Amino acid sequence: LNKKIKLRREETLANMCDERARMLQDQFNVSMNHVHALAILVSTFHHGKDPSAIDQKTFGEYTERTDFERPLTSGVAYALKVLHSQREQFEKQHGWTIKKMETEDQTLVQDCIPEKLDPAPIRDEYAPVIFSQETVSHIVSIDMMSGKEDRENILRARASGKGVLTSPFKLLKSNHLGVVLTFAVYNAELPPDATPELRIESTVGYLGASYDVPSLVEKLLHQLASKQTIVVNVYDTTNASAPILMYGTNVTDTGLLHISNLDFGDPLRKHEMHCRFKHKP
Ligand code: WA2
Repeated sequence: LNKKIKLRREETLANMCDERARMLQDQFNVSMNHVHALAILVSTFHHGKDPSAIDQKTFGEYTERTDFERPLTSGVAYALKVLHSQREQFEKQHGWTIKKMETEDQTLVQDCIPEKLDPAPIRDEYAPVIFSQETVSHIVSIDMMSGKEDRENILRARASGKGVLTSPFKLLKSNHLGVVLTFAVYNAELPPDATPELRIESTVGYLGASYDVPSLVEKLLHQLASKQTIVVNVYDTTNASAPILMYGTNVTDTGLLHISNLDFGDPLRKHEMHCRFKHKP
């Protein structure tokens, strides 16, 4: 009988964990598709029209009104690919200088005090944010290639043509770990088998969404009346020997554990949901 009860308990935990993992994965997938559609919107109405049919006001209104389509995101933004030879003309046209994300004093960057941000040092190319949803307006004018995680994402997104995810890192103006999803925008419709070289050359910009993981997973789990039953943790397990805790508090509990796999659509990243019962039997 004891064995039977134990088995039942394991099964219950597995079912609850799998259900939550599937919900999180599905919501992420839904929002990823809408971020992809936004990249196509910018391609069609900003780069595909002369004059452009999108400005900051249009982008801000449209992304705010369609926010419900992108569960778990805290905001979307569009960064333009600017070569060094185009920088002066670009800055003159926009009336501001391209800013650098990292400064000597990291606290200033975290707070995103615009006057405190330094101009971006000379580089071959930049990715300044030109349009943003109101919720992430603090990243406008910042060169996204000057941040390690954002830069890696931009390079991988444009060479692959796929939506790509960063490792968890501390987002600007947020006290939590988050991830950024990036889609490249191209100046022409490319065949699915286009080479990375052709893709890089055809790139005109980068549409990105930020995910404040702790607050958004919390919101999702809150919808299920399970918080008093199980404890949930979400990890980035890309580096299997050094998992990064993205949601939940560190656990020392060695009781019954169930691990559900999470697929966020980027084959380079691995994620897992770990579930435990709150109370011992
Ligand atoms: N968005 C919001 N907060 C951030 C951030 C970011 N990146 N990086 C650090 N904190 C415009 O991939 C292009 C968004 C980057 C897209």
